[in-house]
Amino acid sequence: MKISGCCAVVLSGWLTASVAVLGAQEVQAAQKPHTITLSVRALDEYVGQYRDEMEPDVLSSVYREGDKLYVEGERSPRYELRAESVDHFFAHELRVVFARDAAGKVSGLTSTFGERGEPGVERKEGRVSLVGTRLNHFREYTRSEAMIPMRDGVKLHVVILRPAGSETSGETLPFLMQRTPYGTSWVSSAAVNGSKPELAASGYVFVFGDIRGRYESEGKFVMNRAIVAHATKNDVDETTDTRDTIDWLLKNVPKNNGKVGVLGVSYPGFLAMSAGIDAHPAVKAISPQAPMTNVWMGDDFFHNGAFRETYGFDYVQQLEAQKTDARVESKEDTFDFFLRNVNFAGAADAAKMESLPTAKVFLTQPAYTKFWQDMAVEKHLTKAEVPTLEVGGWWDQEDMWGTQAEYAALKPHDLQNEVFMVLGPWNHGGWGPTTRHLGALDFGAATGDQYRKAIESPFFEKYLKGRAGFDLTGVASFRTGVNKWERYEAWPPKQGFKETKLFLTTDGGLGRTAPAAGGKAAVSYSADPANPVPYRNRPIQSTYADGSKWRTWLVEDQRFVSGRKDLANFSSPVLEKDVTVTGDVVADLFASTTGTDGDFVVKLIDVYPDDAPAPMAGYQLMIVDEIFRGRYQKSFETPDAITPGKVTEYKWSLHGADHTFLKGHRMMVEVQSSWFPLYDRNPQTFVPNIMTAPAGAYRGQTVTIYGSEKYPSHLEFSVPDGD
Ligand code: PG9
Repeated sequence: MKISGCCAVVLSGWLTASVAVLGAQEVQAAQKPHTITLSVRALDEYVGQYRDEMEPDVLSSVYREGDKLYVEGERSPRYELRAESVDHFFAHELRVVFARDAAGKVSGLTSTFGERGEPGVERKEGRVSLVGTRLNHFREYTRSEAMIPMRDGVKLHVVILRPAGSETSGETLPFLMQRTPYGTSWVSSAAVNGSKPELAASGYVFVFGDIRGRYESEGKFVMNRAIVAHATKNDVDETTDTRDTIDWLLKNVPKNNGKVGVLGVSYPGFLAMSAGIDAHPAVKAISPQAPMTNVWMGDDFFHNGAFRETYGFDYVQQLEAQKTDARVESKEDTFDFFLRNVNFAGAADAAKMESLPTAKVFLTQPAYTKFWQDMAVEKHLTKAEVPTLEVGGWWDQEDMWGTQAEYAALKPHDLQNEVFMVLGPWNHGGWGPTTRHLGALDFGAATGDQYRKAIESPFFEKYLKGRAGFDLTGVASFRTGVNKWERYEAWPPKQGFKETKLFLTTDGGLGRTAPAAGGKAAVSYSADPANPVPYRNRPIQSTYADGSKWRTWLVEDQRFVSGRKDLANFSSPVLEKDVTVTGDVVADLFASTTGTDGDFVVKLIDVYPDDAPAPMAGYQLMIVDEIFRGRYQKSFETPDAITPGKVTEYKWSLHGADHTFLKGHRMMVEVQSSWFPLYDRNPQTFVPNIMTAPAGAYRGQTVTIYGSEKYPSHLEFSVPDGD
């Protein structure tokens, strides 16, 4: 399903992009260029099946019906191609120029999106070659809307799509629902056919609902509304709104089969999980995908206490400034903006956003207070109530925590063996597009399509329609580096793996054996908050601004910072054989600082050889990474000053990985003390509240990382037995 707002993605493939970026109104508004009429014989010259060179697993067809030429993709509805001149066509925002070989035969095409530069339309070019004949999967859906009363009288808005003609046919259909804070105006036949072609072709009643207080729904919006005890009629939360919606749908939508599936990515992923908590008996399957689960520990707003300043700043304005999404776009490099405003209080003041509810909490409750604890979803996962498919990406820039945390919470209660997880080579929601590529990486196949066809569609087909074909019994994981799917009994896998440690040695090396007695014991660097380490290449645009590299920053080549003097890096020799790291990677760091507070960022990096084919020659690819805010070393609830000069152990998860460092590559661990401006700067002197830290509190300090027998800094992870 199309994800809009914060996490809008443009589907890969030359044709699918038009489905993803255009809402129905925009399509109608587009000006119609001048057209010419070509003869049927002339049109037939273009007929054939086309393959996108960038996404070779994705096919599209051009075919003729009567005197009309159509284009139709594996993930898109058909569009009429209208001729502007010989070989030059358009369909919505898509412009197509056919190419001919020396003999004059059509041999391929070049497509361009957004040539007229309408807002929100991404310009995209693709060269496509002619390979075969026509595809046809498209199923027409009819659209209706309803306002559904909740138990407290508030009415919530839904859009319902059902296969055309299904009201009168003998078929009864299950519901597939997505609830969202990002609006539903884009919902159409084209959108469901483009994003979920197999499910759309099979036939579902798709339901898209605006949550309380957003877009066309009534009531008050509460960001990540905490799940409450349901003591009185008016105790509402997302679980009760989901139940009330389902009750109404079952009674009011004809020809339903009484079964409901719920899915969604990110905020809608949180809402999908909510459907599985105290679930309505009709809920037969849920798929929380990159679900927001604990926004303080590791999802959107904080990671281990470090505040995600740019994200919090942008997202809270987007959702809380008005009922519909508000776009945040800074003209200035956000690195300069946040540095100039010193702390979050300064930035919030500059944006006049202090009174927005979540901004207020950022400013006054930066620690893990009851407010954040109540919002966390894990503690509600004390039963595996319905078959659950968790989905997440290795390079999720937003909700890296939720997928694995929900799986870990549910799995011990999984008596029927119906809690599944898929982890793939994706950014936030990256399994929605075809995704053969992410940034500079090429996974060798359309991994998003593989997931959708082999796992997601069969999952819903099994639990909502009783069909065969779903064969996942535990976890599917895409092993990067070697680019192949693996299946495990559970996550992290135990059978066939053993735990190991990778020690940081103080000659800047890495080794599997613990440091021996004696030897040099420490590496130091000075970290200056006046010159913080950028988290991605500058200029750093607002999160979802045009041209923002936010969606791929986790796979950016780290050479842009690795040479800096204000960090420490540790590197293995060139590997003589492959090293596979599978499961949770934990950093166990022994460090001291001359300050009374400080941040620690640890990144595990795959260093490609200099002779790797472009663009990967010498590339430094982060495999896992995470930040820890030093003041929370003893307690997340009550921060405490660090004792200057005292060697302290900091231990935190860098998240899961399934990656093979190939022979000829090197492993590198990088430690740094800022990741700005995604994370606010730590002043490095203890203040009660970093959100309002005075400029004078920000001081340069010397940070020392130890690698001795007594203080053996290391990473912990699992490798296959025998490695
Ligand atoms: N990452 C977004 C979000 C979810 C929940 C809370 C805050 C932000 C999202 O993509 O929906």
